[in-house]
Amino acid sequence: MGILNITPDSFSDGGKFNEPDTALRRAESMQMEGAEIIDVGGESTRPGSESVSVERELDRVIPIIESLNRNIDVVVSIDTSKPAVMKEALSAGAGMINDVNALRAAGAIVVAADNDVPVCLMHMLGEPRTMQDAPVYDDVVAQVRTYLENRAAACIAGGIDKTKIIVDPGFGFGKKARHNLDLLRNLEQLGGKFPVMAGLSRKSMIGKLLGLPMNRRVHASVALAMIAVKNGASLLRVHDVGPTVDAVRMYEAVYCD
Ligand code: 8Y4
Repeated sequence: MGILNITPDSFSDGGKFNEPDTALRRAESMQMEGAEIIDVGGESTRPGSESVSVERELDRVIPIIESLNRNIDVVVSIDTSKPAVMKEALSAGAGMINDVNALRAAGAIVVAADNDVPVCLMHMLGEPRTMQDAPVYDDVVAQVRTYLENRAAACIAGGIDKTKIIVDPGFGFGKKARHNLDLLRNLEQLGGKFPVMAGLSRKSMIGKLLGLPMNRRVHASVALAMIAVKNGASLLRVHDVGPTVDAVRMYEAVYCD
């Protein structure tokens, strides 16, 4: 899954992809590099960020989704927590929902169930504005696993097909570097019967551990992605598609061919 941020303050793309043409070119290049899904997000979920109105988010993402749908043959994922945005995005051609809030908003499960699309349910402790203040866990792996199990059960009870559910530990969302490392090391315990997505790309854990700025985190991101694959991840959410795909292909040569 290649990341296409459409926010003015998006943490790695710096708002460079606001125009539909620029976004389309970026998405095309990620597809050429091997991305099978493009994740379109218009609601910043950076630690400390404020929320965005439905109207603003729709203005940002709908023209992009329509353009991607018309021009390239990839699955478009809508990265949002708002049911109204999910609904409009699916009408505009999105084929998947990626929700850092795990469909907890009122009405979100109904939208996903009615449209019968894959959903990624991510764990987050707290909310984006405050989640990095002082996250504390008794047992981070057990707590994240229980949360994901409960959200998956709620989704199935609400009519979402169990084969459409993907789970994600939410690296960096209310987690210190130590929590992220524990989750990555124990990723195999987190999915249960569901495929696991891992989003580690360029995250602050790398800055913290290696002292690198955002634009120099590619190699460390690929290394973390490989560990995630080795520990059972089925989907990777990344900025640097080409380097990640090369690494995954080498992994497959060793373990899968
Ligand atoms: C620290 C630094 C903490 C950056 C968070 C961030 C994920 C995601 C994002 C993820 C899934 C980001 C939308 C970008 N991360 N969706 N979204 N999994 N499923 N934020 O890990 O890297 S937001």
